[in-house]
Amino acid sequence: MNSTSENHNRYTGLIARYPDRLPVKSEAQVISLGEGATPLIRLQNIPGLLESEVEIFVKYEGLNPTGSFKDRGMTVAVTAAVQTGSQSIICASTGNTSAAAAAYAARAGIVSFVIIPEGKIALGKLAQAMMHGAKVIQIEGNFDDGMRLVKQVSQEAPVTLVNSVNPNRIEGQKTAAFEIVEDLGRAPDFHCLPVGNAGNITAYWRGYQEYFNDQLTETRPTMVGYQASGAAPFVSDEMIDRPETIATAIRIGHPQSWDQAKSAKEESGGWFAPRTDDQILEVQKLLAGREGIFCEPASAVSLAGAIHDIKNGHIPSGSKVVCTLTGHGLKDPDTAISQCGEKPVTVKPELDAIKEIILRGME
Ligand code: AN7
Repeated sequence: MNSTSENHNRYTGLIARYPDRLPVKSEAQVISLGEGATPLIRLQNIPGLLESEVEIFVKYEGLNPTGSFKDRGMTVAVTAAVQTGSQSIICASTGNTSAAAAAYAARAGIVSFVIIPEGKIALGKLAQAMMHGAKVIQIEGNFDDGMRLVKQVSQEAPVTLVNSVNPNRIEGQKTAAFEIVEDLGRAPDFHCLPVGNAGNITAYWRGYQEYFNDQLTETRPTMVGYQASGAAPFVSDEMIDRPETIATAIRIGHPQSWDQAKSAKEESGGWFAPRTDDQILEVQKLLAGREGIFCEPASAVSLAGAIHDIKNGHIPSGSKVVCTLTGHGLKDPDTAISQCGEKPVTVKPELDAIKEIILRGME
């Protein structure tokens, strides 16, 4: 091989790690930011609160290069776009897809267009899309309106659609399931995750199926999808027109991977269930405060749901449970700060003032 830096670029990231399992050429130009290989962290403090002998692991996807799981699908989708000569990509997004699309397009030197619902995406995600040089188009509508538009425009204009209706996205995202099996040495008993457009639950189920086709004696997990109660079409089993939730990432009423997600649920013996915004925020804070792990509100719905289903016995004692934390907490600083009752104190820059606070704080 040639120079060290070339090797480094070529052999980092998902496409380098799983060349035989992904539909792009790993020996041609690969657009990667070193995504994947995120930690699977065993919770140490929360399980003790649940009166159940469960083991809970979180797959911390917030540690991907742009801070969400979307990077897994985007490395494959953008690599495929570039390898087939595309000069631009487009997506509709509740925020994370736009951040990932913008970053990978910047890396590839192509143009990205992102359509977002005005006023309804978290601050960090908007900052990312803007910094990476995406053409940001806000619409006076929601994600589902944006999705309808990008599907139409990509038929008529020379842009590659990189939402999860692009099969390369699902292919990239399935690698998270491979990593979990490699880390645990087996599949978990239950895999819990947030469901919006339902691309990710589709991708994980495919990943587990593919992995175990090679090793038929192993079992696959039960797939459990949680939604915010104001945006829960899978729970009501019908699409909804006005989804609402503080977890803006999953403020989606017309999921694109409807049939695939329902198959994942049925084939694995799983279920869909809702959690309210208050319950989501409470668990986001519990995870940050008790385990030192900061995820965004949409991600916390997976653990909020799992905790509920552990307490009510749907997830039995003795189970190994994995919850995917899809995005980093820093994506949405506004929601985080607004739910912290105790604001920082301000004092004079004097020793006594600090000492007094420390002594009070130890009581
Ligand atoms: C943090 O960015 O749909 O069920 O446009 O950002 O695969 O849609 C984001 C979705 C969960 C839901 N958690 O995943 C977008 C977008 C976070 C997310 C989901 C999203 P899917």
